[in-house]
Amino acid sequence: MSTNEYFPGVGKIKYEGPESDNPFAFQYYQEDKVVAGKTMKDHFRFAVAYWHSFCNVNNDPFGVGTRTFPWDKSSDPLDNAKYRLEAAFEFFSKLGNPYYCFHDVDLAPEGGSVAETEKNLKELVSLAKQYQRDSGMKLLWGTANLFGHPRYMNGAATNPDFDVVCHAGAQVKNALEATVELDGENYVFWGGREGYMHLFNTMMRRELDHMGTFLRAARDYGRKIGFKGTFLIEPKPMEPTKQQYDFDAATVINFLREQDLMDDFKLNIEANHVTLASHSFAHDLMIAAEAGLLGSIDANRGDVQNGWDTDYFPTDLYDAIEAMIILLDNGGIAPGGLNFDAKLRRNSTDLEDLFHAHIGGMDTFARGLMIADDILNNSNFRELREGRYTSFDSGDGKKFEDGKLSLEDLRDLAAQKGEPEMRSGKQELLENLFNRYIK
Ligand code: XLS
Ligand code: CA
Ligand code: CA
Repeated sequence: MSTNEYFPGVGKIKYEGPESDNPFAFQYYQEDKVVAGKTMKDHFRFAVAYWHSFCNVNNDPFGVGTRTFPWDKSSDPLDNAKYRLEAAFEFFSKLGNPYYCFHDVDLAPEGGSVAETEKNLKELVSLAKQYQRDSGMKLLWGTANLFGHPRYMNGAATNPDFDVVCHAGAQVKNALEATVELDGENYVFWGGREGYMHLFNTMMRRELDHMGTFLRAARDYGRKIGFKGTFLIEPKPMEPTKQQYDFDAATVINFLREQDLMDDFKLNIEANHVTLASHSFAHDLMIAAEAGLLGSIDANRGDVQNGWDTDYFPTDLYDAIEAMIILLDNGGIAPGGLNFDAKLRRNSTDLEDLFHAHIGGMDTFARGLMIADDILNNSNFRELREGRYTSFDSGDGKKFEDGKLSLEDLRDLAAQKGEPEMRSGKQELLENLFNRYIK
């Protein structure tokens, strides 16, 4: 179907192995290589984020964008949306990622009315459907951008003005329909401006309940039109609001429980959002996984020198190894995946930089997977971690775990046992162990 080429000079990215010095080849990601019983393709279910890769010209508060897009060639935004789609599918077919993700307004421009916006989106969705059919590409998740338009300056579902809530409803209805039409496997809610700048002008309880009501309505409509996938909430502590309601995984899980949404919703954990909340990436992955609510991952990273949502491409091998240990223990991430919600640096202005960025992210996770699998199978990592808890495996420790000991029982046992022995946490040993497995 493609008639234009937007990334000339770049062919299909292939696996060439760790010895290769070809910057347009994978050194570690081999889609059909089986690790821990599954192909790499199935482990990661890598997705490209439409917004950062094809819409974001990298403007910042201090200057206009630095990227120029060959697909922005018409004065009509609807035509450009079609060229962008063509460019995106050329990129996907060359990179070899199986999935992509989009916001409604990434795919099609908003019109002057609800009806015109709907018409634009339907037109682009039907084109995307053809591209998907021709290429075998799939949609990991769809979402609605409920933060960019000025009407959302005080939030969307939590806006104090009901008229704005109605517009948010219209957008989510359309984005859900688009997701269903394109067989999207998940649907994401990131609470863009759902939060507040100050409690002086905010009724927090009322706003949170509005968000719950809104999400239940979205869930009901999604199920009514045949959406069988998972609804995901993506925690983020701040930015753009000072205080976002979906602060971190633990906060969101409490909200889901309180709002009776536990059966339909899981979490989309973004690395950079977790570090903004002063946790490690692994922390929120673990919180979500242990609650049975790890739905999907937005793979990127922040910068230790500052506290912004920098959305760098993920190239930190340590983070990837830790994440993959949790994913392996979780039995995988499907029907979620790893979405590169990451952007090129402002001074990465060559079109081909988009390939280097994604190749680097995919290779980092592929390498992280192999190392994680090696550590789990061939080292005494589990023994070191789990061995710390053996005093709960039998006897009184077991009784305590089973809830069979009272505080008086604990007191009597303490008196009888005397001062506990010191037992080392073996932190340095474990750090050395991880380093030894990085080959
Ligand atoms: C922004 C979020 C956003 C969501 C989708 O910080 O990461 O990109 O993933 O709305
Ligand atoms: Ca994200
Ligand atoms: Ca982000």
